[in-house]
Amino acid sequence: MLTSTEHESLAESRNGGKNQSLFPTTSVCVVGLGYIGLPTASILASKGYQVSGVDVREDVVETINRGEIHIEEPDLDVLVKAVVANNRLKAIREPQPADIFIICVPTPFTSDHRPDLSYVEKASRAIQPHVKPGNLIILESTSPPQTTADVVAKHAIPDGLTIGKDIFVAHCPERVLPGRILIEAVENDRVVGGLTAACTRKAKAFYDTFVTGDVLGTTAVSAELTKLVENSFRDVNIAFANELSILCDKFESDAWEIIKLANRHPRVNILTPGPGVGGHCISVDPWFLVDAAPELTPLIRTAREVNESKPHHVVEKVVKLSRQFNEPVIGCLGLTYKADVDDLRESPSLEITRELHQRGIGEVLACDPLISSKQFSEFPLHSLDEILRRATLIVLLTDHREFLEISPAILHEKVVVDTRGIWR
Ligand code: SAJ
Repeated sequence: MLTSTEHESLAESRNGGKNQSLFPTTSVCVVGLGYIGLPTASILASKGYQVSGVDVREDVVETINRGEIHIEEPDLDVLVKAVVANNRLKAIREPQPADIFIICVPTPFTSDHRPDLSYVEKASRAIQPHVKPGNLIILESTSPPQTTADVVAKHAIPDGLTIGKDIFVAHCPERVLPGRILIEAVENDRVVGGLTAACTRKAKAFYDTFVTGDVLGTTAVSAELTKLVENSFRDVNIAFANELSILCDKFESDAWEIIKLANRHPRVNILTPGPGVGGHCISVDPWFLVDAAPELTPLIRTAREVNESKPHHVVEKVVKLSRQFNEPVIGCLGLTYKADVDDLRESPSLEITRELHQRGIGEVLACDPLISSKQFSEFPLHSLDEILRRATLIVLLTDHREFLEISPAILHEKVVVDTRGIWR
């Protein structure tokens, strides 16, 4: 069994660094056209690959084949329109034969924080009838350790094909920041981990045709762990900032001032407190490590529990402050999980607004510049102007750039809970 270092040196030596040769007319089948799959398929199509994008949602397939998009990501609409128009990208419902298969499907977790790998298994089984000798199969979905071997290799490879000889399988986790995906998918360093050294080489050669960052070879399980470790590191550090903010509430101190002062230390870099941790990555990935080794991950688990408890802390703070009004009108600004993206998944801002509605402590008004009443009907949405006019208590939950411009004179007349520290 080769070590990660041997994998990496083999991948580098045989491949000789960046493979910026002519973009091949290789065909690629991308399974899953969400926040990662559609940008990935579009970038590959723009680099000269013939790309088929697979999605089970008929409306998504139809939208893309019209040259339009179903998600919010800067510049993606222009790119999809162009590659669909020049027939380099076509959306389909079922996989078809290709030289390279990339699986970009969701890997959520269940209510008891167990990984749900059913989408990965379903995608692996769906491509299996089309897999031929010489194909490269890549899992990009963030997954628990051993998923590439135990799920993809198990269900995607036809009988009789030998991994590393007839067929090549690797894991290459994405690490793009929503809102910068088209930039970071190309410029960020990537980790590629094969089930054998030959798989690592094959995957690295592919990513080297369009990634301008370094493509670093390792084993599949190391690539799976690297991704989970990146996001767990961030979650632990956000939990520290959130615990600090709760501590500062007790001592009626300004957490953001203390962080600013502490970060002047040359080796201290405390992150920013918020209302909790949302998104389908940071709030999910650490649980994959906890599930894989619960007895070995007390810190990662505790950080998750701190971040998951932050929304309740915010709700209790608002409830307590609302008692000063006979008829409180609470204005919640922001529903998405972070600034300037339209993603509601695991959003603490939505969770807090929902809980305030349920507590029935007064009228709750809510707005988010990126969420419209057409796409969201759980509770009524209001205009920012109406909220600033009517609310007696303002709760800043998502720091969209539009909220940065609210006049301090208006806020001065209100009771304000600024969970992001943007109005200090
Ligand atoms: N947050 C804070 N305080 C901070 C930073 C973030 O409260 O100082 C909150 C955000 O408001 C948000 C949540 O944490 O609710 C996650 O935000 P994020 O920007 O850290 O995470 P994502 O999910 O948008 O992107 C992360 C990135 N991973 C890392 O930064 C290590 C990105 O590079 C990954 O590719 C992405 O997860 C992913 O897809 O895994």
